[in-house]
This record gives sequence, C-alpha cells and structure tokens, in this order.
Amino acid sequence: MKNRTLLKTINTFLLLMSGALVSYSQQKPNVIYIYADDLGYGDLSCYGATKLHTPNLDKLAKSGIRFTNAHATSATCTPSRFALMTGKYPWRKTGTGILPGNAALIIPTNKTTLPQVFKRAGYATAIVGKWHLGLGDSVNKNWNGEIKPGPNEVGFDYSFIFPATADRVPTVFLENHRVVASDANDPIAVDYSKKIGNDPTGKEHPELLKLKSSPGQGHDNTIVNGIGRIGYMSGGYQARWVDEEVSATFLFKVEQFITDHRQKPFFLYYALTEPHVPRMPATRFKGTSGLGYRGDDILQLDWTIGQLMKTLELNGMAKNTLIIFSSDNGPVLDDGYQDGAVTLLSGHTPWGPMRGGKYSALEAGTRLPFIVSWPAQVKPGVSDVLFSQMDILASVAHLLNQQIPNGDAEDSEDHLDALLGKSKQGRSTLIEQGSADPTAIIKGDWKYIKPHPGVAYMKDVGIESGNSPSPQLYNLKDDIGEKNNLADTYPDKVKELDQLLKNEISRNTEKK
Ligand code: NG6
Ligand code: CA
Repeated sequence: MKNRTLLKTINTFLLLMSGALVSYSQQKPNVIYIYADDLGYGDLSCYGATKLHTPNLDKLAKSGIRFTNAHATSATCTPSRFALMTGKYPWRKTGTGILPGNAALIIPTNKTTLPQVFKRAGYATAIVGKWHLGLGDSVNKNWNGEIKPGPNEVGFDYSFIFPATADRVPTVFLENHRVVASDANDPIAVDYSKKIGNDPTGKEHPELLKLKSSPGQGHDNTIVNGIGRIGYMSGGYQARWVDEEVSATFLFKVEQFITDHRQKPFFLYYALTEPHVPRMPATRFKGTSGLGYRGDDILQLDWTIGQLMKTLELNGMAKNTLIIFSSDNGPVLDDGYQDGAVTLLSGHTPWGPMRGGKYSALEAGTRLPFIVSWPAQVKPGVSDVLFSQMDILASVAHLLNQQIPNGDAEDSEDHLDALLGKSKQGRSTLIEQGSADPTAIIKGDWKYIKPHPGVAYMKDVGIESGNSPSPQLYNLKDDIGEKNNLADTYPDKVKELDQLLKNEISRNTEKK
C-alpha cells in the first residue's frame, strides 16, 4: 500500500515536470524583433543584392520565410516606429514626424503597446538600440537626472537606447532612466535652436571633421567624435559615444539580456542603427565592402546577426525563438554626409527592383526586407502576402492569447497565420506614407497615389518622392517598378481607391 502511494506520487511528479517542460518550450517562444535603420529591399543578398554578400541574414531567411510584400507604414523612422509600437497608423496622430533629439515621448502610456502584449503574457521585455520616439514630458528635460516617461513606461522592463538618431544630439546612451556615464560635475545640456557651450560646430570648423557634411543638408552643429550633428550639446564628455563602438555596445547588451533570460520567455526589440547616417562602422569593417561606409555598415549589421544567432544556439534557444527582421524605411545614399555611398555605389541597387527610397511614397519607401524565422514552428519558404509591421501587435496578441482592449491598436490586423506561413491571406488594403502625408494606398494588386503638389524629385537625397499633380495607378503584380501609370486606362479604379483613401484618412484622425 505504502509502495503504491509512493509510486503514485513519483508518477504525478514526473507528469507535472514533463508538462511544465512541454508548455514552456513549445508554447512560449522567445521573440526578437530586429529593426535595421534605412536598410533597403535590395540591400541583402537574399533579396537579390549581388555587390554585397550578407551570409548571416541569408541563412536566417533560408531557415524561415522571406516576405516580398511586407511594409513599414511610413518612409521615415519615427512614424514607422510609432506604428510598430502602437498598432496605429502614425498619421492619425499629430506630432509623429521625424523627431528632434530632445522631443518628449509621443507614445501614449495608457494604450496597449507591442511590449505590453508580451508583458501581459508573462514575458520579460527589453529594448536595445535606437528609440526615436521621444523621452520625458517636455522638450526641456534635465539630461542629468531621471528621464521619464520613456520606453520603460510603455512596456519595456529594461531599456538600453540612444534617444533619437545617430546624427542628432545628445550622442549618449540611456540605460533605463539615466544617461550612461553621466557626471554631475559635467552636466549635459541640449538645444535645438541655438548654440550652447564651447564645443566647435561643423559650420565654424569644417577642418575638424573626419566625415564631411553634405552641403545644404545641415549636420553642421556640435561636433562629436569628429562628426557634425543636428542640434547642439554641451557637457557629458565621458558619456558621449564613439560611433565606431555603438553597434558592438548594443550587441553586448543584447547578448547579456539573452543569457540573463534563459529561464523566462522574453521579447527583445533590437533596434540597430545601421546603415543610418552618420555611417561610421567599427574600424575592422571599414573598407571591407568596397562600397564605402554604407556597404561596410551593412556587413557589420550582418555580422551582428550572426553573433546573435550564435548566442541563441549556445544557450539552446535557437529552435524556439521567433525572430522577425525588418527595416523602418527605405534606403538613402546621401542623407547628410559625404561618405562614399554615392561615389562608391558600384552598381549596387539598395531599392531593389522598385522606384523611390526613404521619404518616398513609391514602393521602395516602405516595402522592405522582412524575414520570419521560428525553426520549431515555421516552415521555410517565400511569401508574397501583403503585411504591415503594424500588424505584428495584433498577430502576437493572438499567438499569446491576449485580448486587446477596444480602441487600442485600432489599425493592427491579426494576420498570425500569414506571419507564420500558414495562410496566403494577408491585408486587403494598406496605406503608405512618404515623407509627410499619407498619399498612397494598395488594394490587392493595385496601387494608387493621389495627386500631390510636393516636389517630384528630392534633389538633396537623390530620390523620387512619388508626388505628381496627376493621379497615378499601378498594377504592382506586373509592374513592381511603378513604370506604367494606368490612371487614364482605369478611371473607375482611380475613383474607387481615391475614395477609399479619403475615407480611411478621415476616420478617427486628429485635425492638424
Ligand atoms: C532628416 C535628416 C536626415 C535624417 C532623417 C531622419 C536633414 C537635412 N536630414 O531630417 O539626415 O536624420 O531626418 O532619419 O536634416 S530617420 O531614419 O530617423 O527618419
Ligand atoms: Ca530610418
């Protein structure tokens, strides 16, 4: 009798143990969202690049699904990131354009965000990398004290970020609420309207620059690490980053976070800075691509992904980690510095087979590399479903059985099955935002761009904006390069899509 009771107890214990193991390893994947900055559709060899070789991302793509019709909501950084975090079209809210480095937080703290979905499902959450969604309650913040609200107030348990872009001051890292290596005796001050402190500016002292600014594009305020920035800063000498170390610093923090979270499922938002300007790769990557620092930066990015994969493998996490890799907007060559991106391009086509690029309503503005890998669950392949980064929020909520409260993440559509390659059905429509207004809409194979008075060609950056005084209609299935304007041939289609775009934009959008 006694023995039988003991046997029963042992059996129950074993059953419970195996149950616990099964439920963790099979049902709750770690999730890593990797976001490159200004990487184009044609920048990776798995997307057709021949002048650049990106073996680590190619391997990731081979292990998972390579999407060919996945989009950011916008062709610049802040709005795309806003949409990723909130599941809402950014143009519905005012003040979601490219932010200066001293901007206040623009993500509401009382709405469901992507990291909060994970948190509610019991995940540990972290962001490492570029933020660019504002910090604190106001522009006038004290960079030497606690800075909040920020990423930690919108769902990230841990944050290691830089505030805006690498070309904007302050050029410092923040870990949770504080600037890393700040010094009370050397306080940091930031100003975007006038010079402060005694640091030389690029405008006054171009001879001090190791990277020349492009004429007419600014980037000639405070010099940090031999590079002229947008905006002025003073103080914080120990806290200022060295550009060549930024990528390795983020990678280090990512590896640390992963190894610290072997026991609990996590969501990590890894926001790389490559290949955004100022491109200043680690010394050992300089000159390795033959295409200038932009190419070198992409090789550095690819190497970083390889290191991340190794870390996952070493920790036994490679199989049950869902990795999504994408970019926030299309590519640009000269975005403010003369770094060889134009002169050493050597036939490389960052925009792939499309027209446009960063700041553009043409396809290369928002159609981006998008790779999904989850070896335990996802079968490798290629998918042409229409998908928006904005849909990740609702799709992940489905995966983790989380409800989204009414009124939150209103534009995020649940396309979990498409994301995991189990369905060929994605979005039916998607609105595209170039540099300012949302002017384009995709429905099925059709894309319509409404007439817009802006310039057709942005000379400084060398990119077509997609603006035209006449309506444009393209059939993307046959004409991904948007060469054949069919507006005159299909006036009814133009009318239908123009109305659809108008209706969507007028629905629940703040007035300017
Ligand atoms: C632009 C900057 C550009 C870059 C961009 C933001 C000028 C002339 N150009 O305003 O250099 O910083 O903003 O890029 O200032 S993004 O990828 O973060 O949107
Ligand atoms: Ca960007």
